[in-house]
Amino acid sequence: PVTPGNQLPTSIPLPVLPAVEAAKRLAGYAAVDRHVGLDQKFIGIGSGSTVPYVVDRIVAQGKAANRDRVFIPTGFQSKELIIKAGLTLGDVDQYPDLDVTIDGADEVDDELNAIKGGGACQLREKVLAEAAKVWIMVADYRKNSKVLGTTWTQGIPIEVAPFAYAKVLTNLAHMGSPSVLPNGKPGLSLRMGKMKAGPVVSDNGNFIIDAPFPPEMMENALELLHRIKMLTGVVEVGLFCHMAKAAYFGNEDGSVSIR
Ligand code: ABF
Repeated sequence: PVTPGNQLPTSIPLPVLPAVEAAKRLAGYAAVDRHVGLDQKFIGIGSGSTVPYVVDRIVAQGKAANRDRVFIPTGFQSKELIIKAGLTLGDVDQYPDLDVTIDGADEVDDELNAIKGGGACQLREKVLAEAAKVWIMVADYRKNSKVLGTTWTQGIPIEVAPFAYAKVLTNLAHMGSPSVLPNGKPGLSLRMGKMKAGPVVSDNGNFIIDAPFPPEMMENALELLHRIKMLTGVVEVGLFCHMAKAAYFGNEDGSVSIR
């Protein structure tokens, strides 16, 4: 269903979008309205298809509001987004302390634990999440979940040093990550690029492993995160536990759920 006007608090008429896109826009706009004000000068911008709505809403605050702000990206895509929007680009080297970072997510549970890294940006995303006084997630209703791994079934994205990938795969298998999912789809695997010509390479020159785990292990996300992080060769794990101040989910009916 499509809600005419998408029930957004705006004086400008907005294009009506398909339900999922409208939900992303709702989440992105609501998060900016609540968490990006005059006091927020150093702002982290995350990755994915929801974040462009965050940038739209920030731009709509006007040139005066954005004159003294600096925007720090989590990857190539968000860097392009910031530049194209005419906002001031910064680097976390220069600005290691941010006021707020807003980012997407692949799945978020009841306790605000999240799977992230479907776009292979989880290392930089986690750095900018930690760098921010306030870290906020924005997503459409499909990402709102009780237990991680319910809707995002392809596994936890894990960034690994290329030299170590085969050993990390073996160790993850020993930990209980299955090579085939109960539905017959592939499980634990090195993420390959389009055409399967070679592995996906992150913005940091590393490989990505996707490691699913059974629900009883996903339920204790923090323990799983610590165990995976201890494997030699793992650079960062796409499990974000107890980091967010809030998550905004756009819903199909035009409402926003805030957790
Ligand atoms: C990033 O973009 C990721 O960590 C996550 O993989 C993805 C979410 O994308 P979308 O907003 O397109 O659902 O934030």
